[in-house]
Amino acid sequence: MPSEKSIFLPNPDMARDCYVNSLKQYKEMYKKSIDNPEEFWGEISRDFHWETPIDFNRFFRYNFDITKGPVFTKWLDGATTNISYNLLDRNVQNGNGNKIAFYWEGNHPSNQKSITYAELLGEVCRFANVLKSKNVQKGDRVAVYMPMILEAIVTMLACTRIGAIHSLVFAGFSSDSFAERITDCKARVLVTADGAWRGEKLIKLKTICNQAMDICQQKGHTVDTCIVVSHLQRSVTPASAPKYETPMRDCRDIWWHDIVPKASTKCQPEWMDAEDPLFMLYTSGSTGKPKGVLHTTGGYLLYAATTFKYVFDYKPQDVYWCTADIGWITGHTYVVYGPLANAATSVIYEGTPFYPGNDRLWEIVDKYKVNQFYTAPTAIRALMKFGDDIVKKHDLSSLRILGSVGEPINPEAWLWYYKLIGKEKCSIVDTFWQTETGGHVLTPLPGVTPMKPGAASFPFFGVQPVLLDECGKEIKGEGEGYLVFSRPWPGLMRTLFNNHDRYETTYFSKFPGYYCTGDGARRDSDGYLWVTGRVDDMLNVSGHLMSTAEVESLLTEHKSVSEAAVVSKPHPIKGECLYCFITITEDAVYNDKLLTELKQLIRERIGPFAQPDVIQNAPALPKTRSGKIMRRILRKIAQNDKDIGDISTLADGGVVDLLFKTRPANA
Ligand code: 6R9
Repeated sequence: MPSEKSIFLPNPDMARDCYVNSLKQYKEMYKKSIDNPEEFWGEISRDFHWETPIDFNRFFRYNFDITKGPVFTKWLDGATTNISYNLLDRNVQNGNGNKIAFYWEGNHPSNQKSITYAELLGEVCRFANVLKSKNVQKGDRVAVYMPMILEAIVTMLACTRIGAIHSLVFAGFSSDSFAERITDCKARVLVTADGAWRGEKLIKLKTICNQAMDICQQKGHTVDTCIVVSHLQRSVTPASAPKYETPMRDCRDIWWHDIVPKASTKCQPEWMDAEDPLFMLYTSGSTGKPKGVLHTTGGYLLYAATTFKYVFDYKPQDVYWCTADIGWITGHTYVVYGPLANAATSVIYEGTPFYPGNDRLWEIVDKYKVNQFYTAPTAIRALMKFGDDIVKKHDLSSLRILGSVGEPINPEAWLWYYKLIGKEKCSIVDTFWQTETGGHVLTPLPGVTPMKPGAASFPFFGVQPVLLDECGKEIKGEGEGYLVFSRPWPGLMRTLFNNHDRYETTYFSKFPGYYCTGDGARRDSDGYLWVTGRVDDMLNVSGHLMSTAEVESLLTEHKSVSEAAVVSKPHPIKGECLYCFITITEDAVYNDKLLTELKQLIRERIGPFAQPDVIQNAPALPKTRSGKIMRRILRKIAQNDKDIGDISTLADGGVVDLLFKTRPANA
């Protein structure tokens, strides 16, 4: 297996044609981005349209030091623009009107279509006019719960056209989770589809939305308009398809096809201040309550555009494909905003990697001659197990750059990706970033950075990473510590929706003067950064971030559970999985029925992706004398690792032995 010493040099043929083609050039550009951000980002901003020009006297201001007043970041304050105008009108004016913006590939291989930049502009304007007719105004939130279809992108851009804030929720979240998010942001309008097929499974989106809207109503918040795309009737369905009558309600629910085609394809863009909100997106918080990460207009546009251009080295003839769902930040920045800002042609795919066969992704790469392919380690690990032959059936020679995102990539998966998918000629970009960072912050550059499997390597332009020890002292040179950033780049989130206090405490209070990622990282002797994983109580299951507190509080809602502790355990495909310890009430029995109920509870309340792998009966939990659960020890028990270190602070040492002895058979 490759180690920290293994270095894979970029393919020299490729490097010649890259925008950045030497480490020397990267270093010069990086230095300029740090020493003179006005000049660096100012030059980039000239590619875009600003209705009110940028004022270079107030290009960029910030405070990261909570002890010196409120934390804030502002870029290009006072300049005005519109994102949809820059992504669509500008590209149409530049001669890209007939260029394909998206190839859409449906769940079934015979479902496909494409849309040009000019067509997309028309559709976006149409839907923007519909939203206006429903009284959606600048600053209003629009909730979106959609499958991977073109209308999802049209909805996002239509919101930006009129200055509304879209709030997408991944359509794998349960109705409870969705309702919590709708109520938090007080969205009055919801956009969804009747349903969607994922492989041979029907996802009844509208039914879930109805349940969510009912829950909102009970909490005192009303969604008054729900616009529904009729997607199932145009989808090729499996022979065994069950019948599904879309539950629609008079007055509130409207079919997309009943209103959108009638609307005008012209809509004046709303000119937005660079610091006006663009969108919000919820991410898990370590207390269990999701955080509404808010991004603004000008800085996000520049950052999405620039990271996309350089990290994927996107050239005008390329076909790019990011497999992320639009319900996650990767789907926002690298399915929608970054590619469109560069007039790119992208593939979007509705289905799963396993339908109709386990080679579907490779079939799509071959079909569209994809040049840049961007996916998650969990998908790579899941596909590795089907062997090499099914990959070799397809011509993957169009590939030039392979991206990875969502969690650390293990060397086995990296090598498989590099050798079998990339044929040892592609650059792998292991991009580290977060919902909060808006775009890539640590990443190799293709053709340039010598690659180390598993290392996110070096900072992107404008980003200044620092490693701190527990006391907040900077670790210079080799070492491991908290990964923080000492200054903002244009794409950093500005606040948490309606909760600036939580923004300051979550990200800026532990180390005043720094944005704290919540991840740990190590710097090796060559200066490469390796992200080692979360240092807070968060888990990353198949790239889905969730908090242990969230799952624990659900488990204890069950009448038979008196106490619960959840830790992560390494998993060969998911990266991490949930390992739960439960203490049951005196009259309860620990049996299969209870386990099924608990798993079902979590699936229903959070989503299927959160289902625990192991639930262990724990008559007691290891606690400190002050009563704090010692998760460090529980993690060791989950991994059956007897090397538990110092347990002198433990109130009762006996429980540890007991828990080791009673690990369930499936653990
Ligand atoms: C983009 C995205 C963010 C968390 C982040 C970290 C983990 C993401 C990674 C990575 C190691 C990478 N993470 N990319 N860890 N190497 N290349 O995934 O956003 O859903 O907010 O998750 O994911 O732990 O803090 P988000």
